[in-house]
Amino acid sequence: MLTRIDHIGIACFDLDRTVEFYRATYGFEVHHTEVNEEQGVREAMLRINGTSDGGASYLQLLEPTREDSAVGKWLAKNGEGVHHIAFGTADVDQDASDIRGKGVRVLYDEPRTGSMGSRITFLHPKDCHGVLTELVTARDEH
Ligand code: CMX
Ligand code: CO
Repeated sequence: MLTRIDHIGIACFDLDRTVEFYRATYGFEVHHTEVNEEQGVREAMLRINGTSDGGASYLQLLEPTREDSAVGKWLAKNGEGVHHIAFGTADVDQDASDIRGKGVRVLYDEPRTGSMGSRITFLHPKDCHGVLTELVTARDEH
């Protein structure tokens, strides 16, 4: 069951400058940074709030590490902006399987590693009315 907005993924050209914008404008601080080479991103997670299911909601700021990555290609075509939305669930395997059964393309056969040791998968944007949609189980949930 999807129980929260885990994060909103925002593509940017310069992670440090974008982090500084969110700090100076809203007061949001960096909770975590990492490089995920499989996804081709350098990222910063800004924690916005805790949620009643024990998870949290974040902004995920994403800078590509290579031009041929998902975020690199998207930035070249669209410029900066909202790249994807991620729903949180205690059981990404079950939710991905259920959603696949409804005819929506799930991009990975098995969930992969996402931010902060989470397990993630994606739904194809063309099957989701134009929204690239991620499903996340946080590390403490699996
Ligand atoms: N949101 C909405 N539509 C998108 C999109 C996005 N983020 N990315 C691509 N599309 C659309 C394109 O506009 C294009 O549409 P048209 O054919 O109408 O022009 C179509 O999808 C195909 O796009 P493409 O540029 O040819 O790109 P690919 O098919 O190679 O890749 C996708 C698209 C979704 C399969 C790829 O981006 C992907 O695998 N995404 C999942 C992984 C990811 O995004 N990782 C980065 C984030 C990591 C994290 O959150 O931790
Ligand atoms: Co994400």
